[in-house]
Amino acid sequence: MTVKEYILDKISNGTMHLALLDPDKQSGQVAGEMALRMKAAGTDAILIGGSTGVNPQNISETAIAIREMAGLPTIIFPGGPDSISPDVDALLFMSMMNSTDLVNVIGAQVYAAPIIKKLGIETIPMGYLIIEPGMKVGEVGKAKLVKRDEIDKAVAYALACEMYGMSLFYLEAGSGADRPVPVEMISAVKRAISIPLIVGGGIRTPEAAEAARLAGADIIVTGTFIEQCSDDEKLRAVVKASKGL
Ligand code: 1GP
Repeated sequence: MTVKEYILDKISNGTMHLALLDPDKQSGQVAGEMALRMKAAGTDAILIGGSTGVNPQNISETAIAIREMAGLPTIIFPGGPDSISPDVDALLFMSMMNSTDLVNVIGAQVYAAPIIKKLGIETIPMGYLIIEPGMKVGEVGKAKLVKRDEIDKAVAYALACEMYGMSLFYLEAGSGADRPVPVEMISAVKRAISIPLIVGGGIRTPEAAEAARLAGADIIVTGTFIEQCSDDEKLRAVVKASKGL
């Protein structure tokens, strides 16, 4: 089964939860231990990525440890063209649709495509849209942020992404955002498209996760909360609320 098939199968039964681990922030061993805790909490797969300091070595170390220790699927969430490793199960082949820098829209992808092909990594095409506050990824990605009340604009981007034939659409408020993507935007985008909708950025409570799920998120991503939370019960509560369990 491909990772894309795994995702489609999971979301046919409800919302999925993905845990984001930044390979620049801890050793492979620690990432493996975190993934094991996330697996116990009910998470469905691990995204590996970060905006800075990510390279093939730390991705490989992280992915191998996660596979060996937790056995969860690993998916690269690229921060740039160096975010490639043959040791993962798949890679989100994504375009930051509202970047003002063509490198992030298509340039890095053109650079990376022959390397990915040679390594034989499964790619899942995804449109990525940065909503305010956008945080580091909005800054590094030179995004022209979509404002929180620009619902029609977010819908138009989502439709364009679907018409391009992408498999997933990601509404991103930015890692560590003080406010997640507004529920009105999630529900409007969900109504407009039929491809799976990912929502992330600033989700760190069961209430926020539940709100995103009820608004229509097919996949909920949490990163900062996982890095900071040492309480397994709280981890479980956020994952359960994401998945509606
Ligand atoms: C960032 O959407 C993800 O790309 C996760 O954000 O770190 O705020 O959970 P947080």
